[in-house]
Amino acid sequence: MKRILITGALGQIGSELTMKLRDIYGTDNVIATDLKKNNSEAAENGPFEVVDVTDLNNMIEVAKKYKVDTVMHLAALLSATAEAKPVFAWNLNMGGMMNALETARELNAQFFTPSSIGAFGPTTPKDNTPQDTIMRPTTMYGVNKVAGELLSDYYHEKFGVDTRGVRFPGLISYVAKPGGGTTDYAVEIYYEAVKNGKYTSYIDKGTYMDMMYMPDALNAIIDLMEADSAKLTHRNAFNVTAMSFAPEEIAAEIAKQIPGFVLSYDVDPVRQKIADSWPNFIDATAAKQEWGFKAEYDLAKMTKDMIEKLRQKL
Ligand code: NAD
Ligand code: AKB
Repeated sequence: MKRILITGALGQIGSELTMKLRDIYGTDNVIATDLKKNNSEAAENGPFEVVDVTDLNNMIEVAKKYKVDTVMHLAALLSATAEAKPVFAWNLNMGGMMNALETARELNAQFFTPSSIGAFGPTTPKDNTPQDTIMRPTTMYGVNKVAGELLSDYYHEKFGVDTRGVRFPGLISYVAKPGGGTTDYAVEIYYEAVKNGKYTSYIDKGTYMDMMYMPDALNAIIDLMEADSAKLTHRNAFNVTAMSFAPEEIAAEIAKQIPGFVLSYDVDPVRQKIADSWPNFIDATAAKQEWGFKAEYDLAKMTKDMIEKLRQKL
């Protein structure tokens, strides 16, 4: 990776990934793109272009202008929003994916896009979910993610594009807020704990989902992209995870830092149904074996850092 174009760069992942890649590869070599500009560091402190991922010509034009050799495709609608607007989600998630892959093919560029634990469904083994297993998701988001994984494999096999991807769990971070997912409660809970000492969860007690702190997610992307291609047999997309917990467990950890923190529940049936269709915890052995994936943050370490960072921010 020397010159990188990022789509959806002002979202939860992109706003931090852009800055980290600029530190490593140089500010001018990381081109942030999104639907519109805002005043974030990623938009202000380096190259930024407006790119709508549903517009192939626009994406290719910007990629050529900067002579990029890597495309990181992040723009997408997340699970809860996609469930509310399935047709819009199909058009954005699949149209954007095809255009980003076509851009990578045209520029002969390396390609990365994140899949998700949302690619799994209710018939997938729920515990220690294997890398290669049943994938029959029951959400529009999941259908898009499975199709995206297959398309990425197709572009590698048919056109020789160096496509790579991970199945991210819920990502927890304090820079940009999450964009409409099912796992967002695990971010909101920290904001509300620091601001008000209480949180009402839309996900029910006893619901386990995989999660990861953003610094580990960024390292995973960079390590996978830098990995020796000859050692990758899976490519699209690797299971990665750092922890799995239910709402009452994250609340108990927060209460160690914020005594008296109160968790209550007002379950949202739509997001609960999505969460119930996803694994309890996935197996990341293939990522560890093929490119040395590891996560530094567990629930306790992440909770200390999140609360410290949010106290400074809020
Ligand atoms: P996000 O919702 O925070 O950001 C998405 C960005 O895409 C936004 O800045 C939005 O403005 C932009 N966008 C929307 N429509 C666009 C368009 N037509 N053209 C250009 N940009 C457009 O999402 P995120 O959390 O940063 O997720 C990025 C990717 O990672 C997605 O593919 C998502 O499915 C995947 N992922 C995220 C998580 C997570 O927990 N955040 C977990 C698993 C997978
Ligand atoms: C979501 O909840 O939609 C995302 C994801 C796990 O893909 N955070």
